[in-house]
Amino acid sequence: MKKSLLWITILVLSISMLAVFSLAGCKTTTTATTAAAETTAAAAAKVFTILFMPGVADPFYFTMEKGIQKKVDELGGSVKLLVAEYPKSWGPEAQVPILEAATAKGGIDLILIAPTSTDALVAPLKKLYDQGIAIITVDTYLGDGDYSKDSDYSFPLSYIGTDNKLGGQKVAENLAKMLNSKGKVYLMNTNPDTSSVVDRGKGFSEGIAKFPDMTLVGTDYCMDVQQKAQELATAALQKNPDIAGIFGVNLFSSQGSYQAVVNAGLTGAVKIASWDATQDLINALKEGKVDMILAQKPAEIGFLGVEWGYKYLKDKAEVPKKVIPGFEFFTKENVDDPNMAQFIYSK
Ligand code: T6T
Repeated sequence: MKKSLLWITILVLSISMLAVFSLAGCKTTTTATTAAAETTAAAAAKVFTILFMPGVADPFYFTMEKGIQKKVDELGGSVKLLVAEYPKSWGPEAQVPILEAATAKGGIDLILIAPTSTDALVAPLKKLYDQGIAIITVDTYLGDGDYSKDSDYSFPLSYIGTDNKLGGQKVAENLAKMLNSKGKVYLMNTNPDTSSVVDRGKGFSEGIAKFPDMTLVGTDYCMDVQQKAQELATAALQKNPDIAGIFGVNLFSSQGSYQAVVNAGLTGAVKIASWDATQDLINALKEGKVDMILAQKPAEIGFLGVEWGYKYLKDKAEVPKKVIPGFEFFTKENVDDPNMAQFIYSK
């Protein structure tokens, strides 16, 4: 009797211990499941902060901001967008203090920036990168733009922008066609340490060099100031009165160049190849003061910047080191085509 009582006691104890262990196991599992669910929910609910740091106040970057905003809206609350003050002039002296002020408070996950110098922006951006901020350069790049090889400037996730060298080559080909492959041409550049315009200039001079009867008679740098471009182009036309074509590498250099030609009474006699589809340049094309315009796709560049940046922040997606949207040419033949209107920059 005593023995059977002992067995019953052992059995009861075993059952209760089993129940305790399985409950405990359940609880652990429940805690783990809850934690995982909470982490997933937190990741899903995390709002990433992206800062847009434009190069300068101009219609190209205003249009890029629209593309950025479009993708941010599509992401419906998953991204908070901060837009830094637009620098009033081109260059690191104007851009770096704004970048520093915009990042001082912290809380930024990713920066979309058009570095205004291949060298001078490396250190300020590296400092931010070392604080854990991801960087994508849009429109312009650091160093030689090859972020796939190890270097002191290869820390950005990607360069998203136009193939400027290719664009410069195409401008040269189109200008050569207009000039029957002969004559003197002149290049109005902005400055020698910005990747976008340097590549346009390189592409153009290489393109012109393919035509034995064409000569590039000079290159000037207007520092992205329209008035300066106008003065320099005026002086170049006085020095070389037989210049047959001018390439302005961006909107201020093109706008200044065509004004110089208009003021010299040479409209139509000197062909103007321009870059950047501002409303001013489109109007000038319609009036015969400009002969072609290469339109970049700033809205698409901005849109892709947010798209890739978000994929990286959310899923650690591998971002291509270069993302290159195309470009379009406006000429007097297609300038009124309604399908082309989408490529005109916003104010
Ligand atoms: O041409 C654009 C841009 O691509 C370049 O890097 C700087 O100039 C513009 O913003 C036009 O003013």
